[in-house]
Amino acid sequence: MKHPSIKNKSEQDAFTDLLFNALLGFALMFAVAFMLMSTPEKKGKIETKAEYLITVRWEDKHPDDVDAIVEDPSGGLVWYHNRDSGLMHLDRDDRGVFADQIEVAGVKVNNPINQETVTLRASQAGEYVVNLLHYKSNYSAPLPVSVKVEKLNPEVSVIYYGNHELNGSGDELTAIRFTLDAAGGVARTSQRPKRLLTRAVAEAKK
Ligand SMILES: [Ca+2]
Ligand SMILES: [Ca+2]
Repeated sequence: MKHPSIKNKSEQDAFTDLLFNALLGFALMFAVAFMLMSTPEKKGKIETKAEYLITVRWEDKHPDDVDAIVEDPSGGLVWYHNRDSGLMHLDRDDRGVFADQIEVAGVKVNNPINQETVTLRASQAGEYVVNLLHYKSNYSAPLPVSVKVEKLNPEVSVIYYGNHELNGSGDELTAIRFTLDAAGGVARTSQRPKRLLTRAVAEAKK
């Protein structure tokens, strides 16, 4: 058997070097790709962190549809038509008993709770307005609705809790207005009425 010549040997070394460099390059590309892939996940984790929680509740199993409409200091609105605005998010549009039966792994599960929650992912200084809309009423008697606003960090503290009454389809009322200072503390609250629905509908048509 012929021994490989010096030239062949050096060619082989060059090929090994090329292979090694390619492998190194591939590893580097993988590392960069991995970093790129993991970045949005990290961002997502920050975004899901809630600083304030607004909870609107009415009687369980009640067929009426109530909507929360929340305005932030920059005029952004969240409601069933626009569930995300800036740092605010509406978890779901609760429509009374409608769609309260959900299927989990092929089994129908009833969720009788009538509740809409809006989370604020960070505190933005300025005034927030929390309105209630009686989207669909089924009875002539007023519908009692409770509204709770909580600051979640560093520990849970209640900014506002109150009971309100909605009087039929289309009724809109201001449950609470609260102003956050630059440090995220509550500077003041008010219940001066402010209509949000007309602007929300106009913006939804755009
Ligand atoms: Ca609703
Ligand atoms: Ca419900």
